[in-house]
Amino acid sequence: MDAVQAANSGHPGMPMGMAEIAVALWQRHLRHNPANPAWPDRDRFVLSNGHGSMLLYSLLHLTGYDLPMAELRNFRKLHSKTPGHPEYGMTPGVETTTGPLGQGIANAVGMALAEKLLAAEYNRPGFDLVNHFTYCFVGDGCLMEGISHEACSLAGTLALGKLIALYDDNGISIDGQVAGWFADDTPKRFEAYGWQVIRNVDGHDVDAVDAAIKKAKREKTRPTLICCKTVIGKGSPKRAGTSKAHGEALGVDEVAATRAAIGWSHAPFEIPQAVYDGWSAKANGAKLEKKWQRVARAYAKAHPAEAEVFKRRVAGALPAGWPAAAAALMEQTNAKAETLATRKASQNAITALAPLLPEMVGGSADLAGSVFTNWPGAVVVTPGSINTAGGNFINYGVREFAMAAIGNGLTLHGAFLPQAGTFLTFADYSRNALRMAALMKIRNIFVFTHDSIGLGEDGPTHQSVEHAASLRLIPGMDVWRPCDTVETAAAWIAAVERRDGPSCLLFTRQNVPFQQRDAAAIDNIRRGGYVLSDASAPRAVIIGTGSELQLAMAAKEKLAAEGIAVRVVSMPSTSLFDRQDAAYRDAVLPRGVPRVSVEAGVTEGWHKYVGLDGVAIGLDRFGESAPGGELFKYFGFTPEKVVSAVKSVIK
Ligand SMILES: Cc1ncc(C[n+]2csc(CCOP(=O)(O)OP(=O)(O)O)c2C)c(N)n1
Ligand SMILES: [Mg+2]
Repeated sequence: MDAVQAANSGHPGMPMGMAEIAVALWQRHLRHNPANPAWPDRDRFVLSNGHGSMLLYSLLHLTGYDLPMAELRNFRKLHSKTPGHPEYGMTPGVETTTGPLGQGIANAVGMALAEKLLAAEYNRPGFDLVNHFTYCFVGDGCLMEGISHEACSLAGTLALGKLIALYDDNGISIDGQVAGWFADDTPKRFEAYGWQVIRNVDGHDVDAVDAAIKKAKREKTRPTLICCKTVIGKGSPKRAGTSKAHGEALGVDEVAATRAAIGWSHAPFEIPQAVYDGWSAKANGAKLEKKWQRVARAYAKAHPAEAEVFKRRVAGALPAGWPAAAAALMEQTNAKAETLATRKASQNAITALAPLLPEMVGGSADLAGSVFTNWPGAVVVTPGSINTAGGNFINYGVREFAMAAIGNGLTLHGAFLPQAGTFLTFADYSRNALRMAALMKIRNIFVFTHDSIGLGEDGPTHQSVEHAASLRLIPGMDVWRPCDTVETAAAWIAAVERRDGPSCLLFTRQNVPFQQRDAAAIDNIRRGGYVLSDASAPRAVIIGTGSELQLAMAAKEKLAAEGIAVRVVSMPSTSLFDRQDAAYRDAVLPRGVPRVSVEAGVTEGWHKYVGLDGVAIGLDRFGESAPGGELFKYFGFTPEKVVSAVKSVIK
């Protein structure tokens, strides 16, 4: 309450209401080492109700993480390590960014899934190399959010027995008492998912919560929800139990009254040494990790090959053979010169790369046979085999949002490279998890197929028009829309190699022709935009992406026949192109040469490249239900249209 008061901003209610739950978990159960927040076998802790960030910061500070009191004093201040909501990468010990309610529990499901898969793959008789719990705090808000249904339903089905969620059942959210808008029987709901539910725990009784956690840990196959009855803002005489406690500072008088009521006489930010001594997890954490290190060393002696791959995966490094494999894929794909749908080219790339990448976990939202994120070596994870055979492909079911957020959890856990697919139009369903991946700067590969009107008969509900443009708006998101098999392979390689952010790979349903390129052009694909086909003294540049690149090429030929020389630039990834230096960008798009772009989607964003005097050919309306080829003609995606646009800009 003091930090929130000092910031005059924040959420005191949840930290005060979940304090005893935190005492039970963090003092009696959580296995972690404050000196090494990256210890691979630590228990994971996710604060899904991220507005209670001050609780997490207090716990990290008290148990001995590198988070000094000065940072707590600076809560919510610019460049502090204590931002308003927990942010991954900013604060040691914060396992994921939370705040968008419901996503934390989905991340936790991903972490618990990661633990299961890794344990199945690496543990050997006598060696529990991977053996940890994933704990998650959730509030009413998280459980109201639809994503909690998606994620928890799957967690129950997949029998993630080492996932333990503690529910802050305080009956309050921002608008008041939740009874008016959240009257589900939550225990029954989670039992229906196949969870163990521990009901009616007094969340202010440390021993009761402790006993519930013990019971949860004994359960081997079902995830556990511990329903803790709590009072929001407990301790505050006037605010306790009210929505007023949720999201505003208590005020100087109420802070004083709370101090008196709970008998805490110390000044703000003053913690007696005895309290620090009682809370410190440093000695025990060091002991726990040391013990694990001994296991890891013995494991490395007994199973050196496995140990080496495990170490590499945990470090997030690519295998030694990667550069050669990537080069071979590019070479072979180019040599084959196939006309293919890029979704199929994508599967070919996955098939070539996956054997090298045991960290790859594929998946689809009930569309594996359409999005082709599976490959011959993919092993579907099933409830029956998760503890033994493990696997590397998740049938997420029709749960796009959870799929993306669970993938984030897999990455955050470490040792995994998630990739999963659905139709591009349903990217919207998962959107905030894509944004969180970008915000956290974590690798996650989102495969989106059926990327335009080209999908045809399913019609406008399924035809993306604004999606490529809107995904490009997410800072740090690399969006790829390859035009053929070779660009598809390059996109996959870039997405796998990218360590500091997610990638969206947009693929066609329909066939696209192979494009001939020289070695320099092939090498330049990774720059996001490059000269695919040049002419001497070009009078215009045509920029194309994906399935429309072929229109640019056809137009170039027609124009050449009329004596008009143009250059074709392929721009599979605008963000990659934007990151190139000015000299490269100017070389590809020379100043003073007029430009035309062509993409079967909204024109938004393209004037950045064609300028105000250029022409952006696109589709600024929804599509129609008809065969894809017909729609391209109907909406003017033809070489003739590109030709006339070029003529209009060179005059
Ligand atoms: C997806 C999303 N929607 C809305 C919000 C804004 N918001 C933050 S906390 C909250 C209410 C949460 O209620 P509860 O989880 O019960 O928290 P409590 O007040 O009990 O701490 C809302 C609506 C958000 N953070 N995320
Ligand atoms: Mg609540």
